[in-house]
Amino acid sequence: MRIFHHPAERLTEIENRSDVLGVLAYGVADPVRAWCGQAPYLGVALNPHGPPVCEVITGGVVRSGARHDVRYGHDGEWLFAAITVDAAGMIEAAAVAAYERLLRVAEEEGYGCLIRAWQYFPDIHGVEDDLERYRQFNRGRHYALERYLARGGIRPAATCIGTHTGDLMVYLLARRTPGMAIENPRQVSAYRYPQTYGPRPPDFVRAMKVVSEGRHWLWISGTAAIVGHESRAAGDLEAQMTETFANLDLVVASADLGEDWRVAATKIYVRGAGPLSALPRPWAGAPVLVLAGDICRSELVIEIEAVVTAGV
Ligand code: 3EB
Repeated sequence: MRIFHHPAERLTEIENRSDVLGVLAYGVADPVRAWCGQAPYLGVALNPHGPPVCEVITGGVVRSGARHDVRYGHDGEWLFAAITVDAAGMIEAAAVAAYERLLRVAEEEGYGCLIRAWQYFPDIHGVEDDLERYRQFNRGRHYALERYLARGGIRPAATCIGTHTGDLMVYLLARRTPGMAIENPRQVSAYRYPQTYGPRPPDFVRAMKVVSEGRHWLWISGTAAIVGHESRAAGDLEAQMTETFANLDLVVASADLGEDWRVAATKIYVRGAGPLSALPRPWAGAPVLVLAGDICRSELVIEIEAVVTAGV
């Protein structure tokens, strides 16, 4: 598997490839497009700092298809699947529909182990039926994952970010065999957050570790300035970056990757367009995508996700 960033205006260069599992486009004003050649394509309603860009995930020889509103591609090891669901009202129902269909297709194709999920939807702090839409979303996701968890499925690593337009978009990576869940000793596991953050917790783990192509791969969830279960340094970008990198370092340390690990890719979500200070090492240097979006708690202004690899 490889993840790389490609200028959106040169998308035709990858249309003829047979190894593309999925394409995510940022800052592109064509929300209707669904395919890039044979690969599932998703236009995400988040603007990059810089020109429109695509994130391309490649694997081996990919077979793709569409069913139950889900577009997917798989290569024998990884499944990429994506869905968009209208999210104008009732985000809880949209979350249920998205996750149930994604799980159904993943299982039907033989990739029943969720590894990594991303979810984006508009008006994340809006209120529906007296409950914040992010909390509504968590309730729907929880309901849809209940049976998966009951039969021993492991929660995926995840990112959840608010947009200002468009549908609920969920895309994920799944495998035929389970990954290993990694938590952060400095943070309460999200699925054990107290009910002050909503009637049902956000169902994700801090990171998922798998072995692929003879290497360890650590898929780290969107990570923010949260210690225990509480946000730190409300609204302070610099201070939240420091806390966030402390959390990222701890997640990597908890994954037992040895000393010789490197960052394969990062995505940084920032509320507003504020300029970012330089990333600390070893996080600097890897391909990075900076996206403007709403972090799921209103006091949080930055969230960072990453993929880290290491020799076995
Ligand atoms: C947090 O740690 C910050 O709801 O899927 C980060 C990553 C966050 C994923 C999700 C939420 C999610 O609670 C927010």
